[in-house]
Amino acid sequence: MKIQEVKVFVSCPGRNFVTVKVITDEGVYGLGDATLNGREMAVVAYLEEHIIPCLLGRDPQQIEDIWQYLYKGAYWRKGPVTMAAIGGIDMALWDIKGKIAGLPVYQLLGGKSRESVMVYGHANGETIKETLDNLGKLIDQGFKAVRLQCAIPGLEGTYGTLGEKKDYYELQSDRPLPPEQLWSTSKYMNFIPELFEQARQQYGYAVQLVHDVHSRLTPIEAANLGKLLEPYKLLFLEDASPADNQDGYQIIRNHTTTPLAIGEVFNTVWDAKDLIVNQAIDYLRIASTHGGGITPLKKIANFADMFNVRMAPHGAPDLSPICHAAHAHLNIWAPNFGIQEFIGFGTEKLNSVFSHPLSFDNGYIRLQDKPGLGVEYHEEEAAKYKYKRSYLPVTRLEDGTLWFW
Ligand code: EZ4
Ligand code: CO
Repeated sequence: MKIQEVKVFVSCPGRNFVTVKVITDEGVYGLGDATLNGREMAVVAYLEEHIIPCLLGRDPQQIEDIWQYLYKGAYWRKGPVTMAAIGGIDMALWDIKGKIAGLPVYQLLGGKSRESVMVYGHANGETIKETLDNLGKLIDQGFKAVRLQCAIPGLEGTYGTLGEKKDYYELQSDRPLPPEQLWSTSKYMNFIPELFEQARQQYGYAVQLVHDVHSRLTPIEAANLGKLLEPYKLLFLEDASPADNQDGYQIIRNHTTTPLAIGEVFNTVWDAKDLIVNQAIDYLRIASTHGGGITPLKKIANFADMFNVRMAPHGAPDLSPICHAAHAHLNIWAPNFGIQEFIGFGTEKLNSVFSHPLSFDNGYIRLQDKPGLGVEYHEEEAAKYKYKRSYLPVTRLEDGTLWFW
């Protein structure tokens, strides 16, 4: 069997997605997600100009060798553009292998460790009341875990809230230049414990709660927040601080028992090696797309398991349904699976482009048994939705200093 052709599609059914299709000389094909939010076309160029010519004629069944060839063989290892491009190809190769074997990908990974995948949803709001009303709606839908984000009084357009357009920023696709938002650490720190205080008063402790700091605190500030939130028993605090310096997490860890999660911007195990070995985190959020595919994710999961770190893959809607399906297969298999972020199956438009094998059932995702990843990509539908340049927002402090968004 040989790789005959590799196609790269960019479609915007609500937001931009980069989809890879690896086609073999025997008619079997595989699909992968190579979407990098706000930098989509860089990945397309990397694939078309630098990867695809090297793949033609190779045996698609040699997944490990192809992965090593694209990673080590490029000399320029790592980085989000490179790893998203490799991730798209790698997923497509696992899809092909599953189709050849007539087995779902989780069977190729080692089989099921569980029957379904526990998820957490998102409750956002402009006020505590609105956020908690949305929490109540998710509990009614069966969610066992929910992430709470709320606008900070005195700041406009805070991360995780609805902004002026009143819809979730992830689903917007018309920001041809990056919008700017303001941040104040002190306003945030003085407000956020009250959100969780009221959540626990109103809904008790049966529902698991999560909060995403989106990397806006220094380690000692994050340590303080972790301490303030301890009474509310979070499942985890996400991206409490950037971990470009992995040692910084020791500061947070030394001060608080609030569990910590990080990793949605990680690209390789090297971004997390010290965090894992030092047991400085509890959940690793690296995504299959941005971490170079299923091949490295399996290794990272096994490595993390040795240090009591559980997998909680990024599940934002800027990952395509192909990545969400890849995560479902990994999550069903991984002995150290923790929880999956999940904010719904998207719009009719999105579902006209991708069909997937996932369904939501009372707080869990179920995965239908289909060979490979189980996703279909409808090329004619996809072609209706042209790429639109769109950026994530940028954050500044109130004095104008550029900050982490
Ligand atoms: O900001 O996916 O946990 N989820 C997140 C996301 C990220 C975006 C970045 O592209 O923090 O909403
Ligand atoms: Co996040």
